[in-house]
Amino acid sequence: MKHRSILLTGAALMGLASAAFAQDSTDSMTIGLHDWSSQIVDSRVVGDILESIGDKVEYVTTDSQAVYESIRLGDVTLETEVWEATFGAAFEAAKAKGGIVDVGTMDAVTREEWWFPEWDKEVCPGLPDWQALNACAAKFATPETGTKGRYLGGPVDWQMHDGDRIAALDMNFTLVNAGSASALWAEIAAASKDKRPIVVFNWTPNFIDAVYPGEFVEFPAHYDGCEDKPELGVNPKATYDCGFPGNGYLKKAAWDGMEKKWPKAYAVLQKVNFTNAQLAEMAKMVDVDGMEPEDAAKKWLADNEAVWKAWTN
Ligand code: TMO
Repeated sequence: MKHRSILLTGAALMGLASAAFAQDSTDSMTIGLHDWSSQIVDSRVVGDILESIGDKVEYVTTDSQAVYESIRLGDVTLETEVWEATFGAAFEAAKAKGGIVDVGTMDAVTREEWWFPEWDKEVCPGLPDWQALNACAAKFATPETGTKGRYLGGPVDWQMHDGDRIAALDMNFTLVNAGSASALWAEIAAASKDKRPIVVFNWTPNFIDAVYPGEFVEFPAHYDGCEDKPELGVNPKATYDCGFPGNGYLKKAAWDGMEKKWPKAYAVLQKVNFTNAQLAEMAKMVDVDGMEPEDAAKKWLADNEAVWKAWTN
């Protein structure tokens, strides 16, 4: 064996050494946390996995749109949940500037949209069609919205453009933004007591389906140019005259220096892949069972060892 290694040239030895023994930097990686539960839990899951291979991780709570600029600049190392409907544009814009890479699409298929609980159909049988919803707007009126229906949208930092959509489709609704995701769940829980009609922002994968049956409102289908070509779509004078894309992607993103600085961690991140059921379960542990995200992540890792250990090989 000794003789063999002597036959290797210096250059070949160095090549072998860097391929086999490339080490991750001892600097901490930074993972951005946002304001919905699956993202906070799976970020902790990924962080714990990276610590299990000997890396250092820290967390920073960041704006879910601005994070793509932070990643591009290397201030945040990675993002576990790039949702197509809400964050696809910010991600693509950052990618075009350079500094951020697409680390792959997960199995999870996503949708983010106006949503109603099944009991709404008693007062508005034409649902889930958006024109039927609009014709029923008065049923969703509150003192806050007068004669218009109340639509409870997500927190403003998700930048959903619901106000633009309401205007483009000339809807009899007023947008009210929830202060947090939990305000959305509190609204559904309160309305469920007397089957009060509500329409709120929701998304899948999420825990909600398991607790409150409901459906997404069907708007005019999303099309290329809905956000920037007013002449297209049902309203030739307005952008945002469409619903969010259905069957949206869920991607991972990273600073483009990550692969070089933390090669092992990057190889793990490439393999990280969650399903709809796994993400719904993570959200449920926090939003229904009341667990802290850190504890939910530890439980998920304990319950799914075979899944994540395969990502570290
Ligand atoms: C922004 N979100 C993924 C919760 O829809």
